Amino acid sequence: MGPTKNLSAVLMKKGDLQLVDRPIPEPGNGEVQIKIHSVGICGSDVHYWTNGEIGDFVVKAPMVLGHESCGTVSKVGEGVDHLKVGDRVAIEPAVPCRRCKYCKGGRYNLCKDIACCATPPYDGSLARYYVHAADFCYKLPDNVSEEEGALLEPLSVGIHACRRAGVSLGSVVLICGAGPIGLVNLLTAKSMGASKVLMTDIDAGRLAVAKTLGADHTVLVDTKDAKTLAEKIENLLGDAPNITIECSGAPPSIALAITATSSGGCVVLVGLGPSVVELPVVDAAVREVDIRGIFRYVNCYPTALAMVASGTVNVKPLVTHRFTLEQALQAFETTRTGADGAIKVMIKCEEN
Ligand code: NAD
Ligand code: 572
Ligand code: ZN
Repeated sequence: MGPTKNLSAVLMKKGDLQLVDRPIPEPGNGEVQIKIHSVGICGSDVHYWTNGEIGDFVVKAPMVLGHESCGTVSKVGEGVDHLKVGDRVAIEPAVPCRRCKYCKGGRYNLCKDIACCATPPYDGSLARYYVHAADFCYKLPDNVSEEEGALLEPLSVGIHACRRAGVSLGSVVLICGAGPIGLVNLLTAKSMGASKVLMTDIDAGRLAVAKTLGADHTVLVDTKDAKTLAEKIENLLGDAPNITIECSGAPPSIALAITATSSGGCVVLVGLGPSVVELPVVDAAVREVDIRGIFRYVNCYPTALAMVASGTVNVKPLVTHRFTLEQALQAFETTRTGADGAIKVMIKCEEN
């Protein structure tokens, strides 16, 4: 066992998040040890904390949370030649087997043996030190901050969704749900050339944020009647959206996504809610509205980094709150309640 002094935010069991001093992990072959700087809290971290599970993934043993992370390389394992001690890196949290047909075919996010930070049984990176596969760490240029490095993770979700949706010059895009994931989709869709983006939410505060980040229109969802909402959306956009990116997971919103999308268009399901949902599938079929899903992202980190480094996408305004690692519980509570307009809560993991 290595030396301790690795304060870590550990989910002991459902509802029981503790700060625990753990051993500092040593990097193995092809790995780097990272002194963690910033970790963003994701809705899934909060969900594991409050529910102890997401779908088939059940927390059965203590697990470190956190998968939106960035830090500085503090040790380099054998066989690593593209990183050195002192390099600041963003961490792509899900590491696949690299050998299966999905990995070899370039769709490594679909690998069945993928190991993702803070998805049971794998520990996350909300700690002082963390070890990760070096080829899933991306060196940051000097003009990219550690917070931006951590934000490459949700931004990658937006890039993958917009790629799967086929967003391009002149796309008219509807984004359902204005949480952090809806907002990164907004930033990405705009940077990929969407001419108009309309966002929906049930929360007026989140829609106000969407406006400040560049949404052309917003619609407050105050009825379950999809036809009424679809008409409102079409009137505001001047045309029905040819692309809809659903980022709430709420069943009525998924139904609206199909109803509101123009014939021949595409709906991408990002939000994940109940596993079985009643949807207007015949309407989708006869109007040739394609329905696609996404699972995290694949080959998106380099693009996300290039977009941020070049100033094409500004993710900084997403960060609304900052806490120290010692304040992790407060940080999780802030994300859970959305208190004080919280969008992205960052935890600073370096010792003061
Ligand atoms: P979030 O809960 O912060 O945001 C969801 C937003 O949807 C909230 O602002 C909420 O008010 C809004 N909403 C709820 N009901 C609505 C409705 N009927 N119409 C419109 N908006 C509604 O969550 P997030 O962090 O932004 O993540 C969004 C979703 O994306 C989650 O379901 C998450 O699990 C999922 N996700 C999926 C992937 C993937 O790989 N498929 C990756 C990351 C996140
Ligand atoms: O940033 C990655 C990420 N992925 C999320 C949610 C939040 N953040 N997903 C939703 C939950 N699934 S899952 O398949 N699972 C728990 C592995 O239900 C993964 C993608
Ligand atoms: Zn996440």
